[in-house]
Amino acid sequence: MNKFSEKVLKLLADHEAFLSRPNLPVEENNGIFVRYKYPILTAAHTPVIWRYDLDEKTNPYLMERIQMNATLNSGAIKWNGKYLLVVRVEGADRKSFFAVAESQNGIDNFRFWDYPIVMPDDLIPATNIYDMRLTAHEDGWVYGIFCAERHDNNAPKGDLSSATATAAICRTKDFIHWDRLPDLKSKSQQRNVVLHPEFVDGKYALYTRPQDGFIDAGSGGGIGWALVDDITHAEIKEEKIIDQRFYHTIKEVKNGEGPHPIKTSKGWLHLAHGVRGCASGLRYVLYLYMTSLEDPTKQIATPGGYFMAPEGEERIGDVSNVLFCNGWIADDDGTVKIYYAASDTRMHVAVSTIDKLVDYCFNTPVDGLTTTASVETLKKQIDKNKKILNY
Ligand code: M1P
Repeated sequence: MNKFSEKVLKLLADHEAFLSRPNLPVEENNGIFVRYKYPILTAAHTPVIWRYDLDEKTNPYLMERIQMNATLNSGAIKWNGKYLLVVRVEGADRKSFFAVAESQNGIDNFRFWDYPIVMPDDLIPATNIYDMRLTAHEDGWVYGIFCAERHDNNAPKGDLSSATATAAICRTKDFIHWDRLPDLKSKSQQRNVVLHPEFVDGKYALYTRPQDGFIDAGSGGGIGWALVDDITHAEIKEEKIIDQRFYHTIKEVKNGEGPHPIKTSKGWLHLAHGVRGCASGLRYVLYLYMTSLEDPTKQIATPGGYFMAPEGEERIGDVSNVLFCNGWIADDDGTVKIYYAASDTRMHVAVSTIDKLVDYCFNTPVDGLTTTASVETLKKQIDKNKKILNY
């Protein structure tokens, strides 16, 4: 065997050892969820056959020819007993694309399928696509709704940064072949749009996030809700805000629905991200809330503050101080695997249960919106505990 072939074999063997590394739960004492030690997907998890040209003639130095930058914001679904993530993979060229990674246990050993998803274009092709939310809808299709980004042609000459965000819709039955439906028609720009898994009043129901600009939510008051007659020509005619933003909260600047909510006996369990501004930029955290089974637009639990915030190395990455989640999987035994990205760079998993998350939602104090209210809430708990501890 020549030197080059030896190098290739070592590269493949090292990669396999890296992919096979078992993940380990990290001791947490918040009682709400358990983080895992290692990221489940990084750029280094992408297949060797994507990154290297393995032909000695054309790549004598065995260099990475197509570099990958990040693996982030993944949709998630349990499919034929396996945990599938539809991952936003970003190349060194800044373009994102979707690729499926699968694992038997949802915690480690995630492997990308050999080929990325070839997503058909809408009439006006997008420059970039990202952040797919997956919904196995009761109509029998698995839908993906994702952001399609295009340069804003109304931007002044020379402005190459202004862009538009539109919700793009696709569907599949096997995660290999994807039909692209027309992009969602909406008066405002839209990102973080999510399909509810059930029909509501015989219509498709969408969680929306109206926004004035590509970055600014502006007058879009929070997470919205809209009913759509025909998903193959989806149009928002009426939109109402179901999870409002408030001054001096974790979602003051903007918020967005994460994955579609999980149906529980106590109501729909939602995971969302909230954004606030600070001197170091925007800070993205994750929060939970619940809505009624009878009326999914009616909030029945709104725990105050964040549920998860960036910690340790999670704080560092291409867009630092960000946790973002658009995928979670509820197992039949009530375990919930939460797939979240840290700082727009890598994917992690945290594990909880439906019971714990519902308990968290109903029993975490609401945000009273002022310091005085927060101190009152704290005092009540201290008084109660002093009685219990007898001092
Ligand atoms: O960079 C943080 C996130 O910013 C956007 O989210 P939102 O629309 O709520 O601000 C998205 O671009 C998302 O991909 C990214 O993780």
